[in-house]
Amino acid sequence: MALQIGVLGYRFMGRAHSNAFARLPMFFDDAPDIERHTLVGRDEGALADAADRFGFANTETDWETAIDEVDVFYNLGPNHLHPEPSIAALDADVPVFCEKPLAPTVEDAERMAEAAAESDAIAGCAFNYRFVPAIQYAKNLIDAGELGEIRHVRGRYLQDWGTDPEDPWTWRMDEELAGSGALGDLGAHTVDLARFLVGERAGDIERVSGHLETFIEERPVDGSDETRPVTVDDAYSAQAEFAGGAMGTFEASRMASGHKNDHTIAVHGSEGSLKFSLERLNELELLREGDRGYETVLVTDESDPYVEHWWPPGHVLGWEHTFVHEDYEFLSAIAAGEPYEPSFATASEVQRVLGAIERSDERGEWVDVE
Ligand code: SOE
Repeated sequence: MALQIGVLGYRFMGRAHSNAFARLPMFFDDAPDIERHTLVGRDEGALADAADRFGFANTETDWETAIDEVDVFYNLGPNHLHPEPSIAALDADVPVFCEKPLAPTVEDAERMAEAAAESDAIAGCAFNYRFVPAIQYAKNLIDAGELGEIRHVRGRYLQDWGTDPEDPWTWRMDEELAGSGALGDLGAHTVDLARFLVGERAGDIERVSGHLETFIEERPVDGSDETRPVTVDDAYSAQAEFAGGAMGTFEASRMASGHKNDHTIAVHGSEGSLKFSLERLNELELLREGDRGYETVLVTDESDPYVEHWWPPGHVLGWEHTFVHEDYEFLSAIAAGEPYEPSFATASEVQRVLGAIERSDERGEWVDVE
């Protein structure tokens, strides 16, 4: 029997995952059979149009009804809609895949992780950048000890869509709806990637020092003369200390003119270094002991993670493939009755780091990640 998929949300992430669902049977022979069963949203007209384009058989405006009718629930709505529908699905033992950040607050994230721990169903969080082949290649090198003892992890996620003060207010600028700004939206990715890449060798992030800034404090409301306050950060930076002594430096901004979706992460160890940039996602820059400079490794060989499912070596992949890979892993875990990473427990640990960065900014001092 095909897994019947229900999806809440039909905008950016709804489109990214629907594309992945369509690609899975074409490229991943061993993926479980799925049916795009129900698309959930509020605006019936827009919903019907999206269902048609994304290949969903049904639409539903009430998420509780949808959860009753599906085998898997994808929660791709705005951040404030992550907790209640996800918890309801888990209470009904329906597996949940939820977009990042897991929740607007640490408390909500912990409620979600508790619901997952008590459920018979698995729950995954959508940190899609783990599923870039070059990132998995890098993790394998680090886990195998090729970089030696980890000393530095440096992650930056720069965007510039917030630079024009005349651009309208969105839910991403509201604390109630989003939780935080660049910190939760972009920093969540960086903190998850850093923990994923070096966690095995450097341990967890134990202490942080954070700085948050809001540069534009008010925005026009689209289609009216009103303005609304921006109640989240436009940018953050943080220093972090890992249990094994490694130093983390993290940064994200919506105000970094000239950078559209520039996510980079670098790791330096006692025996080598590596650098990754999302803008060159088929490559990894690698330096090992004795090398005079970085070597650029193309991660497009059949033997590289996920690549055998796609094209011959050298035929590069893109951003959308990360969603295919993560959906493949999540749906395969459901079919096999196995756990999935990143789980809600892992995502709530990321949220604790983000919460600590905010706390540190408020207090003006280093704080422990509780
Ligand atoms: C917007 O800042 C956004 O779409 C994030 O929400 C995503 O997580 C990131 O992948 C791209 O940028």
